[in-house]
Amino acid sequence: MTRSADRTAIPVADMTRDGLGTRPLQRTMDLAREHGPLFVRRYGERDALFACSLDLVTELADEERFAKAVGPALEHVREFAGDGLFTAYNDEPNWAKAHDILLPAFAMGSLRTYHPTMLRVARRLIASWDAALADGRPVEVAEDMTRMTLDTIGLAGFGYDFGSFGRDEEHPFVAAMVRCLAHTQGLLARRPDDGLDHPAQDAAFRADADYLAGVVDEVIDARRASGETGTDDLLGLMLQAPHRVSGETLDPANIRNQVITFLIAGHETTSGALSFALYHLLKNPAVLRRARDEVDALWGDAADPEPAFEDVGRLTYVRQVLCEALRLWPTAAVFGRTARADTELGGGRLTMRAGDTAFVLTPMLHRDPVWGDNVELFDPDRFAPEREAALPPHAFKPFGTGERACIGRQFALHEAVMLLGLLIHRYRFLDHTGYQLLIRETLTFKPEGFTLELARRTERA
Ligand code: MNH
Repeated sequence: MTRSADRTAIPVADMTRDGLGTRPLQRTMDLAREHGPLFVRRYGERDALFACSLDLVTELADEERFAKAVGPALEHVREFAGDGLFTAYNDEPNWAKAHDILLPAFAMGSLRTYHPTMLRVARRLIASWDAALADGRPVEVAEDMTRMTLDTIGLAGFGYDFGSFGRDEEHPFVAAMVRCLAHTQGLLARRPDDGLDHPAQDAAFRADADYLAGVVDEVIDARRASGETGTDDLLGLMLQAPHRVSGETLDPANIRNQVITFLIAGHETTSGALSFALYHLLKNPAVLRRARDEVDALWGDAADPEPAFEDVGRLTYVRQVLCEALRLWPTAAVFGRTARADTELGGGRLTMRAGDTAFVLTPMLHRDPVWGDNVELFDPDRFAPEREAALPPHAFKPFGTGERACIGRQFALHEAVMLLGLLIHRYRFLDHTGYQLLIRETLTFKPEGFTLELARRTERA
């Protein structure tokens, strides 16, 4: 894959014997700590080049020289998300077409229309947490955040109610999605000397992928049955909106892929981000206190605040908390960049040929020395307005880069900041297990086994 002018200058970490394990990205973070920001991770026949320093990422972010890479992981995701926006190739006409058609669903005006739905779903989570509190039960943080974010994208984007809080178990869509993502990760970790046939695993994967497609049909049928054509949410745009130039609408196969893509991309990473933010609030009382002051200044001692759309923009410190959580644990932790033409990286340290790929391991970029001496310290002041403005443009990349960066970023921030604000305003969080952070990987990061006991705040204490 990557040829180097002076190969010996680039460390090679050979993982073939030890394997990649069930936490391959955390493993790779350790490799970066050991070998520095530019290294090759070798696994059998597969070499993956990682480039994680600010300088290297600044080069890779240059859209003239590099473009999004659909690497091996995303190739596997294509098996269930096809040419949906996230996994489409840059030159696949359906990417630009869908991007143009769907962009209006993420404009400020659209966000405003999702706000009441986001609030309604936030209140479902709060009702469920109030019930747990009343019964003296702890809550499962990542599981409930996933309920919240899945119901939100379902209702706001598609007018479809997953009703996740009415279920003891996760929605089967989530279960199937997690297995598909885990399968993808498993494919990447299959040992090179391992035989090629895994018929049972592959059949189970097909069954899950078919199930996901079935949910899509249900979502689309529900819209058709409702007679509510002309709705301008995501699904409405997918089903009806003509492209501004060609006048074409999305084709049925692509619509399916987009629905799966948005149902997954629209909830999985936001859920993890919220879970990490709560974890850090739990462990950093001084930060929690400042966040409380902010929400209290906005909502006083209202028993059930009624956040206006504009209120969410006023929660600037809560937003800093979320950004700092995404700095340490960017939940979509890798993105790939492909060279558009032969080029040199790192001032001649490495020659890349057209089509060669380098992967940015975002959590290591976010620990570059540009972040100071104490990069592991959770410090939301890093994102105080004047300091954030002074950051180099490519130091913080939780949403990827360039024209293929996250389309749902503002959606995620609005949803997450509002929910965090409401939770901070309402509850005290009790670390009843002395939780030690353990991160589960299913292509994305989430805290594993993280539970909280809750108490209501009284007297704004
Ligand atoms: Mn999202 C692309 C992270 C929330 C829909 N998203 C990306 C990329 C990253 C990312 C990183 C770029 C990947 C790459 O270069 O290969 N996304 C996040 C994070 C959150 C998030 C960390 C929450 C926090 N994303 C959301 C939400 C939605 C969404 C919410 C939808 C409502 N994301 C997408 C889509 C893409 C994407 C769609 C692909 C965009 C494109 O390639 O055109």
